Amino acid sequence: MEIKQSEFITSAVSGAQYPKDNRPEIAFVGRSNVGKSSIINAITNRKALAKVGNTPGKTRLINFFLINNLFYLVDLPGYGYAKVSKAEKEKWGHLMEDYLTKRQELKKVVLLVDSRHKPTEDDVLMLNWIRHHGYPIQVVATKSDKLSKNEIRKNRQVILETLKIAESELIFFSSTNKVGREELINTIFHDIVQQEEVPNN
Ligand SMILES: Nc1nc2c(ncn2[C@@H]2O[C@H](COP(=O)(O)OP(=O)(O)OP(=O)(O)O)[C@@H](O)[C@H]2O)c(=O)[nH]1
Ligand SMILES: [Mg+2]
Repeated sequence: MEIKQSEFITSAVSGAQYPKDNRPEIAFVGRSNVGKSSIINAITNRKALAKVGNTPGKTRLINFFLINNLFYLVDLPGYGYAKVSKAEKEKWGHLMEDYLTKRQELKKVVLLVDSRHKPTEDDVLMLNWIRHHGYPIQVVATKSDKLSKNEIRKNRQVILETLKIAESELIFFSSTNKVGREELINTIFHDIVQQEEVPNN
């Protein structure tokens, strides 16, 4: 699939602010700083469509990006950032729960994990949540540019075993050198695009 068009539509803190046009949505979840906003920029070939930060906790709202006028990519705030207050964590919890558990338009939840490390307990919980809610399993190991081929091979096994997922459910990706971008796009958007591109009359 070719990304012909990408546009920031809106930021939301509650359901009333989500887009109302019923287009399907694909959301990216994962730890703070894992590269959720960066992957949206890499996929769309835009440098600063989504805001990227050196410090964790850069994305605080739910951000909707319209792709090819067909579907939305959704950038969510990350979890596991130690330096936030209890009140802030609670706010995050409500924001995420509202979106993830009630959103009809949400068709896929892509889990991002850091390719350099064993997935955290929060990552395992998130994956189990995705599985429990019947979403297709898709995991992306980010920042693969920081690893040698040998390290990628080793870490692939650790990630597969820790998350208990199949080889076909895991892609290594780098937003920096964009190795694997085509594969990533084709895998993530495959079913959504098939549904949407078939004329319905
Ligand atoms: N080397 C390398 N750095 C990356 C990659 N992806 C993201 N980064 C860097 O990691 C940092 C965090 O990236 P973001 O995309 O803002 O991470 P995020 O998951 O959106 O973080 P929050 O919004 O805080 O939840 C930034 O400094 C990025 O430049 C990658 O593939 N390779
Ligand atoms: Mg972000």
